Amino acid sequence: MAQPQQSEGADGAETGKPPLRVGMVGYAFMGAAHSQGWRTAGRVFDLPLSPALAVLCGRDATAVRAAADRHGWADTETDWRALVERDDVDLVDICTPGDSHAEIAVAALAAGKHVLCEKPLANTVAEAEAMVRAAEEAQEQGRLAMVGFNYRRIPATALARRMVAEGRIGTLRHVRVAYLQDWLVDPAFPLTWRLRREQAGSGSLGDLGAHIVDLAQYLAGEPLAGVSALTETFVRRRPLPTGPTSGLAAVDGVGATGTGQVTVDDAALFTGRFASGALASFEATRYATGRKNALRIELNGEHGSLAFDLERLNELSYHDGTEPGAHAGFRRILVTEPDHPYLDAWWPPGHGLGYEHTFVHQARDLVHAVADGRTPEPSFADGLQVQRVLAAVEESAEKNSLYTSIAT
Ligand code: SOE
Repeated sequence: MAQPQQSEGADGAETGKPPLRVGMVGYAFMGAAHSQGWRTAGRVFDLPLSPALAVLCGRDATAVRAAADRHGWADTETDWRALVERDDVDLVDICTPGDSHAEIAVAALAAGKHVLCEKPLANTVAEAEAMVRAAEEAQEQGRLAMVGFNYRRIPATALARRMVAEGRIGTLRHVRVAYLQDWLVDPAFPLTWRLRREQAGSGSLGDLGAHIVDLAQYLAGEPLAGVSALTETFVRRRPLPTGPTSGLAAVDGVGATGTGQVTVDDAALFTGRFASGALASFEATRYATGRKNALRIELNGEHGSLAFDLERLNELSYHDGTEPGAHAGFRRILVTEPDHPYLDAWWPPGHGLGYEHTFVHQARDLVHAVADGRTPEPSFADGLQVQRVLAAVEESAEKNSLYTSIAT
């Protein structure tokens, strides 16, 4: 697709750079986060292309127009099929529930667009495989596809990856990771789409487990070979919502229309073995009372350890096991220095970042990949591999934790 020579940028200001015109489907929590990413990336980073918030798509014309005005999108559509065919859109960003990822992504790639798809890539391995096939064909035409695992883009996790790759902890022995939320503790929380298998694919597993599987494999620099798992649905029936619902904490839209069946897992616990023989444990739950968005990961290697906590996301803990025992110990690296990943473009040392910046970094990285014509990371193939791990977890849990190999 020919790209215009100049861009007016996300806010209409001329940047003098070729634009990357984004069309986004969905505008709830993730849509708002991605909007922020596209809006900000070109203002903070010196990018080769200028992201433009061209078209926002949602089914309700009034609501999508209001969201477009709020988040800075120029135009709107109410049908994603029309969006993917538009000549003034270069990249389609998919922020819908998982049941529509495959259909939209395959159509967008066939229509000659680059694609960013929120995690998990799809609801099933078969859908993810179809998406990878479409991405491979599109790449021959110069169109690229990325899946949105944003926690790779925290400066501290990116630094942890760099340190593992530099050999600073040596041969990996253990990865210990938990992603804990508590928004389902109240049995009166309504039966929203995230609790329905046909829309969400799975529960905590696909929503939170997908993040920690990706993060663990990214930091380890290698894939999992197999898992043993337990899953549970603690509250099996929930009130049916009477109207639209939103958020993770609010109990809204609940009426007296009865209850419905929860068809996904509430929590997933699994152990895993990496290809190298390193061992991992994973916990994903929406029932960790008091934990709002607590993602913790620790890696233990032959020569050292690294630990990260999303609630302290400007910090990385590092233990250098080669130091003399008398003064060795975990020390806190404040990850705000200009030579830390992503931080040369932000604030002076000590002035930290937050959750939303991960989406800015995601947009930045994708723009560079598109400009360079190289496969973005994580690619759709990476998303498929995570999907295979999730499928192995479900298979293992069905067989009472039987060790289940992950297909390659
Ligand atoms: C809900 O559990 C959720 O919004 C996830 O879907 C996101 O991926 C995560 O970043 C925050 O929690």
